Amino acid sequence: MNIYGPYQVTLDKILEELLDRFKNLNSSYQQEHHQSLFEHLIGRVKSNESMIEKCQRKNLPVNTHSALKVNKDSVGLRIVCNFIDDIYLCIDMIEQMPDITIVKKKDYITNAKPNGYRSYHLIIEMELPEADCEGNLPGKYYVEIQLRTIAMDTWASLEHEMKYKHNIKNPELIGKELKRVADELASCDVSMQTIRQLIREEN
Ligand code: 0O2
Repeated sequence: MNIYGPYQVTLDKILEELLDRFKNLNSSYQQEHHQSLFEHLIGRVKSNESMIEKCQRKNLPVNTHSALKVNKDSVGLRIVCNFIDDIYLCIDMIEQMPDITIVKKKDYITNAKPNGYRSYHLIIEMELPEADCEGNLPGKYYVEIQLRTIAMDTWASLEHEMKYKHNIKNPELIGKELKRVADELASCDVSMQTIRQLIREEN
């Protein structure tokens, strides 16, 4: 079964539209400020298998309503910035987009998770007002946007990969070490931000 039913095409279209929008935003910002708003951007529609597995894990009925309305990350974007300040600048810009409503914010940068995970998560709602001949269906759609620095992204990718290695012999030590590295990287992010500020003040 495809848990997204007839909405798969629309989810793909929403992802494509948002990726284009953020790439254009970065280009305009680069032209105006001679530096990037973000370093890179990735996006995905959660795979059918992962969404089914997530519904089962959360004891939700495995259906399109759970996939699109209860879970709000069927479409996901990750914006990876060079500096912490740029994350908050991106969030300001998203808040100003007229066709987007932010329905949830989670600031795991100010309040890191106990394991050291840092990132800013937004759940946004976007409305597609009309059906079209390509099979896109009107309605309100949720998208999760994760914003993080390169350092936070490196850590999260490695930690995610290691989580799935089930033969870790000393999980407590590994967890403690991962937390230590996350805190060191967070400290580097603050230092890099300070260096950029110092350079700006020189000019
Ligand atoms: P995937 O495969 O990345 O999509 P939710 O589970 O979304 O209904 P929750 O738990 O409140 O609700 O979501 P939260 O805290 O906003 O986290 C959602 C996503 O953030 C996760 O998605 C991960 O991508 C990422 N994330 C959260 N915590 C961690 C962490 O400790 N380490 C890493 N590496 N990533 C994290 P999914 O659906 O779990 O997975």
